[in-house]
Formats: sequence, C-alpha cells, structure tokens
Amino acid sequence: MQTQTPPGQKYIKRFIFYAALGVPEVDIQQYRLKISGLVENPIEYTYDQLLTMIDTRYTRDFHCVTGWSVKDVYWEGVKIKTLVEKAKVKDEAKWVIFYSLDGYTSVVPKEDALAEDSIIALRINGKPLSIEQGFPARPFMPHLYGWKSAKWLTEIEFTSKYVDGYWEERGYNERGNVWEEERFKGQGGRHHLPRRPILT
Ligand SMILES: Nc1nc2c(c(=O)[nH]1)N[C@H]1C(S)=C(S)[C@@H](COP(=O)(O)O)O[C@H]1N2
Ligand SMILES: [Mo]
Repeated sequence: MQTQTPPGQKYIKRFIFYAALGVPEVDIQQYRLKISGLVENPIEYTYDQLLTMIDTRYTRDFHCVTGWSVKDVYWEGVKIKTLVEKAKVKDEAKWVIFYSLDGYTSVVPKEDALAEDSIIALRINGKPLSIEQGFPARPFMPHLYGWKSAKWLTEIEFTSKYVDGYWEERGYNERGNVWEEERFKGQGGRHHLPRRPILT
C-alpha cells in the first residue's frame, strides 16, 4: 500500500520493542478484556471470543513518537466500535483509558478509539502477537502514535474526565495524532482539552 510519510518520521525495517514496565506473564485461561466505566452494560471477553470476532484485516504503517515508523504492517483485529456495541457507551463518555497487565496505561479521545480503523489487534503479520508484541491484545489506531497502543491490554474504560496515562504524565500529548504531529502537550491543533484562554 502506497502511503505518505507523516511529518518528522523515518522508516526503519523492524519494530523496536518497548516495555517501560517490563514484560508481564500472561495466563491466557484467566485472561479477560473488560469494557468498563461509562457504559450501560459492562462486558468482558475471553481471548477465544475475541478471535471469533475478528472483523478487520488491513495493511497500515506504525509510527512511534520518537521518530521511527514501520511500513506496511498487516494487522488483524476487532474494531473497538464492534467490541463496545453491546456495552452501550453513554453520551457523557469523552475519553477512553487503556489498561495493561503490566500497569501501563494510555488515554485517547473517544472519537479516536471508535473510529472505523481503530481496532483491538490480535495478530500482526499473519501471526498472533508475540509476548513482546503485547500478547494477547493491544489497541491499534493507525492515525495515533504508537504509545497509545497499550500492549497486554486488559481493560477499556470510558470516562468523562481526562486522566493522564503513563506517557501523558511525562508530557506526551492527550491525543497523539501523527498527521497533526501531536507529540507533546500543547502541540497540534484539534485536541479536545480547553486551550489556554486567549487574552486580548
Ligand atoms: N504495556 C506497554 N505498552 C506499550 C509500551 C510499553 O512500554 N508498555 N510502549 C509503547 C510505545 S512508546 C510504542 S512505540 C509501542 C511499541 O510497540 P512494540 O514494542 O511492539 O514495538 O508500544 C507502546 N505500548
Ligand atoms: Mo513509542
């Protein structure tokens, strides 16, 4: 697939694996992916249920905020939209917080999480995620930087109030759109927090 290079990114051959809080152990029998917070019906899915729900297969690039990108990655997963349909997200929900088994968290605006291309990825390049890649599941939103893709994902929480995740607490952007170059807080133009008042 012919794609454009986002501003400030360079393509490299392979992913650089990150595990800021270490690689956790995963017991796939015990594993559940929970949908929680501002929803009418909280739900949880087993890994096998998630696999039967795969509805998206596409080739998309991956972009890390530190400047590296990987071209033409083949992803398979379930649209986040599909996963939360039965949960019925309340209107007051404005943000989505992703929680991981290792304690890592990330946050994205609800619209970005529910976009058509936003998935819970279960397979990369034709194989289940490896343990380093975040087995069994990680969100993938092609238009957002990679730090939003919380590996070893266990919970998707809908909230009305913005809360920092692991990297947001360290200055990274609330939304992280790669095309708007929203690397750090205060960058980009269309994120959903009140801007500093303009004094005239
Ligand atoms: N749980 C967890 N998820 C994580 C990270 C992490 O350290 N821990 N790093 C993030 C960052 S900054 C990037 S760029 C991608 C990297 O994905 P990879 O390790 O599969 O290359 O994972 C994201 N998800
Ligand atoms: Mo990253």
